[in-house]
Parts: sequence; C-alpha cells; structure tokens
Amino acid sequence: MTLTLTTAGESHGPALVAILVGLPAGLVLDRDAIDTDLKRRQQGYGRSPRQRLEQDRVEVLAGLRHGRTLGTPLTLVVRNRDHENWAWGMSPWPPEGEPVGKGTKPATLPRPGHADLAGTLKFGLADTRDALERASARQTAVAVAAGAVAKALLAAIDVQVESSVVTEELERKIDQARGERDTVGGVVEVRAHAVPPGLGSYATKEERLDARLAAALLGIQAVKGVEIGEGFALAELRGSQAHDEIFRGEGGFYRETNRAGGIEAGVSNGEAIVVRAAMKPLPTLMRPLQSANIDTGEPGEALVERSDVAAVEALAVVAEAAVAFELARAAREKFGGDALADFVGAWRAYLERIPWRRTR
Ligand code: EPS
Repeated sequence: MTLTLTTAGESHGPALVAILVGLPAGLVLDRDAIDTDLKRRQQGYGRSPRQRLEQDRVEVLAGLRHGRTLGTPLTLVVRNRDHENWAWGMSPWPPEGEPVGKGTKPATLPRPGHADLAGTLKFGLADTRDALERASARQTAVAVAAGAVAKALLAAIDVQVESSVVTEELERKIDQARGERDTVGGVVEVRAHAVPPGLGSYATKEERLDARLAAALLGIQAVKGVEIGEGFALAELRGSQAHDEIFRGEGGFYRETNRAGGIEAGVSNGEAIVVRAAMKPLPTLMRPLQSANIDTGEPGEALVERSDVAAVEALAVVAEAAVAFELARAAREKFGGDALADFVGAWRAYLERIPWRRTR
C-alpha cells in the first residue's frame, strides 16, 4: 500500500488539480483545516499583489462523501481567480475573438533563474509562457491542500508537522530588496513530532526516508539546498560529537540529542524529524538581468512581470506540506490498511511491540 500524488495546472489557467491515490477509507477531512493552510501559504511578508486577488479555497471533485474519504482517488481543485484576466491568453482551446487581457503576446526574453530558457529549448516552444506557467510556484497551492490531507492522516497516528522560517530580520531585508527592485530567498525548517521509529528503510535508496524528504523538498520551486538534522555542520565534527547516544528508560529507547534530525540510515529513529530547505532569491526582477531573445538571439533585458519580492514564509507552509505528504506515504507503506481503523490498528500493534519513548 502506498500513497501517490499527481498535480496539474498552470499559474493563470482555470484551476490547479491534485489527485491522491492510496488514502484509507473513513478519514474525516475538515474543509476549514485545508483552507487554513491555503490561507497560511498566501500570507507572509513580500508576496506579490496576486495574493490579494486569489482567495484560495479547496473544492473536492471525487473520493469524499459527507466529509469522509471513500478509499478511492481523492481529487482536489483550487481555482485561479486571476484566470479571468487571462481567459484569452491562457484559453485551453484556440481562443475566439480579438486578443484581450494578459498573456496575448509571446514572451521571448527568458529570465535567468526561471524555467523560461531551459523549458523552451527542451519542449521546442516559441513562447516562454508555455514553460513558465507550469513551472510557476502557483502550483504549490494545490500541493498544500494535498499536504493538509496528509496531515489529517498523520494526526490519526498522533504525528504533528510544523514549520518555521529561519531568519534574521527578514522583513528589513525584504523592504530593502523591494526598494532596490530586487528579491531575496531564505531558509525554512520543518519538524515532525512523534514519528515512530521504522518509517523508510535502509534497504534501497528509493526507500530511504532522508532521500525521499530531500527529493520532496527539492521538488518545490526555488529550493536549492536541503539539510537533514545538523546536515552540513556534521561534516565538521568528530564521530564522538556527531552521533546521538542511545538511552533506555521508562517507556523505551530515547536520545538526549538529535543531530541526526530523527533519521539514521534512511530510517526514522523515533526522534523528531528535522529538515531545512534553502530557497534562492526569486528570479523575476523588477530591475531585470541580461538575457537574449529566444527567437532572434538579440540581447535584451529579461521579462519583467508582477511577482513576489520574497516567498520564504510561503515556502515554510509548502515545505510542511511536502514533508507531511512524504511521511504519510511512508506511514501508508508501513501500516497499510483499507479502512482507517486498519491503519490505526496496525500502528497501535506496532507501538505495543517496540520499546520507544515518544518525544511528544
Ligand atoms: C510566480 C509568480 C507570481 C507569484 C506566483 C509564483 O505570479 P504572478 O506573476 O501571477 O503574480 O505570485 O505565486 C502565486 C500565484 C501563488 O499563489 O503562490 C512564479 O513565477 O513562480
């Protein structure tokens, strides 16, 4: 039993869609909880005026009846309100009538750091919009909705996932960058509590939980680096300082330190999972960098369009969703079950078998 997620949707197209396959039947979903995460993702200092336009809300097309999962593919939709300004430019079918609104003219000056150049070369496109629309971080809205579903599943086995932004004076940096028509990145941290030992496996690289979390985080737009636990700092330490000593007390095994970030040899070890993701500065610059026309090769300034100065606080919510989804997938693999009660029952039986002192 596993859990899969497929998403579709362009930034200014009609909607974003997510299909989750492999949820147990009987999981109660709270619409407000999903919408709260969607709202959290839209907030944060430095976001684009686009966020005042969108008011993301989840719709469900399949897999749910009266608020309970059916054990069938769950299909989530988040609409793009901005699409009405792009109805001609982003029409799925050949548009009718005179060009009107946004996106009617080809964008031919690729932005360094965005998908524009690599995407047009790869797919043989004449308009960078055909690449950038799907590459846009707008897609993360529906990934957050899927993450909220994953969090509901994890909550059934007492696992909680939370995130924070690792920063010094982020708002000041953002204000300064905005004034200079520039952008900034940043670092976010995600923690998962009460994750039982034994999620993931050392058996193959595909099963390693750390590799999976790293892939999930690097799969988010603009993420260029990932750390598990103390990550790069561990390379500077001696083995005697780097590893988390093992103790056994009331309740079972536990650690007093967590430099490994809750994962050893690709397997959760019962401590909190701690991961960090580093985001590069966003590539759409109001004072653009040098570029070259994809059509003529002529030098020119890269595409300028409305964008965020920073999306670090949004990344924290998106990273939380990505980690939640990956942990939920690993939990489905370990505990299985068609009905939620089977899944929870397998988790309870496992906890009875292993001596583990929970962190929270
Ligand atoms: C994005 C560019 C901006 C962001 C967008 C991601 O979009 P627009 O050009 O429409 O203002 O606002 O993010 C979202 C719309 C969102 O909901 O997060 C990009 O190029 O990645």
